[in-house]
Amino acid sequence: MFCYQCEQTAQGSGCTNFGVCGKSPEVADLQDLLIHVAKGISMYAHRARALGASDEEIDSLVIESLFTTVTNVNFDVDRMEQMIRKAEKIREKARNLYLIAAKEKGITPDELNGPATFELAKDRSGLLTQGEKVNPESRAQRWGDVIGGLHDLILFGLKGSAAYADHAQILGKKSEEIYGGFHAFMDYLSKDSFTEEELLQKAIEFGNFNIKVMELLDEANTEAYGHPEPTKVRVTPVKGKAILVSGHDLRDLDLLLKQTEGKGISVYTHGEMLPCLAYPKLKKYSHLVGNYGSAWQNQRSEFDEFPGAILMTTNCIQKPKDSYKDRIFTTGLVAWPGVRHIGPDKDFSPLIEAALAQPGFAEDGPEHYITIGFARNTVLSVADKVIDLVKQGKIRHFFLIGGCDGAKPGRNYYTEFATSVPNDCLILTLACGKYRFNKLEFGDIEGIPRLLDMGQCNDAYSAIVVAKALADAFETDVNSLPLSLILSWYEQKAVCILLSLIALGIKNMRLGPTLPAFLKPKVISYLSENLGLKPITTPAEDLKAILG
Ligand code: FSO
Ligand code: SF4
Repeated sequence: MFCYQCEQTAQGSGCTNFGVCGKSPEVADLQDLLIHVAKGISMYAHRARALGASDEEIDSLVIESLFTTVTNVNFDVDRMEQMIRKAEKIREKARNLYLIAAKEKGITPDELNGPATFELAKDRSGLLTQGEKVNPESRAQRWGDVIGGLHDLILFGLKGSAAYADHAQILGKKSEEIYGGFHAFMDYLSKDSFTEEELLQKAIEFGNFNIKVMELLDEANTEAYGHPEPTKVRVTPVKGKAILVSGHDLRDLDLLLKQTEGKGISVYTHGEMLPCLAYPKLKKYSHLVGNYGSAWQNQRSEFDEFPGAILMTTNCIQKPKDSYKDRIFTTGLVAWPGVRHIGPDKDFSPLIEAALAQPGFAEDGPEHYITIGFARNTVLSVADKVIDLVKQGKIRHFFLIGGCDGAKPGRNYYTEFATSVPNDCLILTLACGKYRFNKLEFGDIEGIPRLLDMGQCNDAYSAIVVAKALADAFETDVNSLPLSLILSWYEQKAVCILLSLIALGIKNMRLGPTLPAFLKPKVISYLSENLGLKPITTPAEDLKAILG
C-alpha cells in the first residue's frame, strides 16, 4: 500500500505498512483499484455524454466510488471488493452506452485503453496485486513526484467533492453539469501523460467546479430542511435513553428522528452533525435534544462513555472499541468489518433496539448551551449592521478559522489563535475544527456574536457567499477585505475546499497543522509566490503579521 491522502499520513510522507487511520493494506490497494476502474467508467461516460447519452446508475456509481475511498469512510475489505465487481459491470454498461450513442450518431467511437479496458483479476489476491500497481507511489515512479502529486491533488479534491455530490443526490438534487464534470475530470486523470502547467490549470478548473458542487448541496440541504437559523443548543445530556448520530448526512438524521418519535429516546448530534440542530425542519423534533461530545478524533472515549446507541452516517469512523462495538451502526458508504450496517431501506430498528437496551443517562447533566446556525442567510440578514460596525471602526477584522480537527498534536494552535483574536474582531468558523474553541465565551460586538458558527465543512460555500457579499458592499474584492483565512485540514473534503479558495484567487491563506504530503515543494513555492499561501507558525506571530 501507499497512501498519503490525509494530514495524519505516516512520517508526513505516506502510510506504507498500515494506515495511521486504521486502514489495512488490503483496503488501501482495493481502494486504489476501485478508483482505476471508476476512471475507466468515466472515460466512456464522458464520451457518451458528449453524444447526448447518460445514465444515472453510472453517474452515481462514480460519485460513490470516489466517496467510499475518502479517509475514515470504508474499512471493510469485503465491501471494497463488492464495489469493484459492481464497478466492473457498470464500466461495461458505460461502454455499451457509448458504443450505441456513437452508432446512432454515425460516429466511429474512440479506441480506448488503460482503465477503460483493463481486465480485473478473478480472485482477491490478484486484485490486490493490481491495486498496488495503480497507487500514488506507482504514479510518482512513472511521472515523477511533482506530476504524480498534482494528479493526486485533483484526485483527492474529486474524492472530497464526491462526498458533497453524494449528499446532494441523496436529497434528490442531481445535476447534469455536476455529473458531467466528475466524468470529465476522471477522464482527464486517466491520460497517459501530463505537464505541470496543464495539471495546475486543471486543479484551478476543478476548484471552480467544486464551488458548484457545494452550491448544489447547499440548495439540497436548505430546500429540504430550511435555512439554518441562530439556535441555542444544549451541549450536555438529558436524562433517559439515547442515540448519538455522527457524520454529515442530514437525511439519515431526519429519517432516524421520524422513526424514534414517541419512543422515549433522545437523539444527540456528534461531530459534524452539530449544525443540524439549527435547521428548522430538523430542530422541530423535540427529541433532538442537543449535541454530545466533540470532534471525530475523540470518538473512542466519547462513544465509550455514551450510554446509548451510535450511528455513523459518513466519515470519520475510527476502530470501534469492544465496549461499544455492539451498539455502533454504520449506514450509507461507511463500513467497519463486524459493525452492523443499516442498508438503503434505512430501517433503523436494530439501532433503536440497541438504544433501548442501554441504560441511557441516569441524570440530566449541568445545563450548558452554545449558539449555532450562522450560515449565509442569517449572516447576510445582519450584513447592513455588520457593515456599519466596520465603518464605525467597531469591527476591525474578520477571521475565518475553519476546517478539520484531528488527532495529531499542533492543532492547539487553533484554540490559541481563536482566544487571542482581539475583542474588536469577529470569528467565522465551520467544520469540526471549531470544537477546539466553540464552547468558550467570546461575547458580542453590539449584539453581533463574536463567534459565528457557519456549519459543516461544506458550508464553506456559505463563507464564500458572505465574503463576496461583503466585498460587493464595500465595492472592493475579497482580498481587499479585512478578512483572513486560518485553515486546518485533515482529509479530502478540505482539499476540494482549498482548491476552490485557490480558484477564487484568495490570497494569504494560512494552512496547517502541516502541509499536504502530495503538494511537493515546487507546487508549494508556486502557491506561495502567486497567492501568498503559507503554513501556520505560532498564533502570536501570525496574528501580528495579519493585524500589524
Ligand atoms: Fe472532514 Fe474536516 Fe467535514 Fe471534519 S473536511 S474532517 S469530520 O472537518 O468534518 O468532513
Ligand atoms: Fe494513512 Fe491517511 Fe491514507 Fe489512512 S487515509 S492510510 S492515515 S494517509
